[in-house]
Amino acid sequence: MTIVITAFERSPDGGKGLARDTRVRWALEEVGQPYEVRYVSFRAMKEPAHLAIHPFGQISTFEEGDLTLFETGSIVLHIAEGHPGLLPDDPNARARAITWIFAALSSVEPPILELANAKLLEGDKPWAAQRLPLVKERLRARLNQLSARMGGADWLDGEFSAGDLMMVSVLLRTRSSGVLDEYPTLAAYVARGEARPAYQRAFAAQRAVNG
Ligand code: GTB
Repeated sequence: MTIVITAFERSPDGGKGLARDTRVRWALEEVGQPYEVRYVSFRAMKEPAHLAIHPFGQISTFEEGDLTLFETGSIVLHIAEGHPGLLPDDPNARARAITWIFAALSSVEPPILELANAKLLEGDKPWAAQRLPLVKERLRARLNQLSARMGGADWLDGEFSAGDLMMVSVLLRTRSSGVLDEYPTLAAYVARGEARPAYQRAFAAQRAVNG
């Protein structure tokens, strides 16, 4: 059955790979599953046809046969569980890799999004200049912890897993702010993720329509 995902018709990042479809493409590339992409405009995302598959009117989504999913955490986990390559066989190691998916999405991504929102959505507010340092400090606190946990390891817990795929995808969004470069361990970790051939293919595929 053909896998169909959704992506922005025109990504606001102009092809930097920061929109949510890149992590889904990356997971599919890691496990060697072909897929098709349905491109949606901002307007189409809010229309009934798309809302029927994504209640919040966003990308990305995943369709295969009778199954329709939204939320990239669920999509990447579904891909990882259905194909070898992204989760270890050992049950405990597998549970830890899944924990890192959740950690990326619920402990690391929120302060990153907070910073993006503080700049993009609130930058013109009179209190923005006062708030920004606080938001950056909260992000730094979390990245300090992550960096300390990684130490000199290549990946979060042994072999590369879906947990790393999600964590690298989330961290990529900190690069443009300059914050990632404050953490050489994390910057090197992200670079290792980006160097994976599967990431390169995913990046090239999204760039082909947005670049
Ligand atoms: N929790 C959801 C998930 O992980 O699937 C979040 C999905 C989400 O935020 N999707 C965004 C979206 O559809 C696209 S990725 N937004 C449209 C809307 O809500 O109306 C967010 C994004 C957009 C732009 C950039 N950029 O330009 O750098 C980066 C990321």
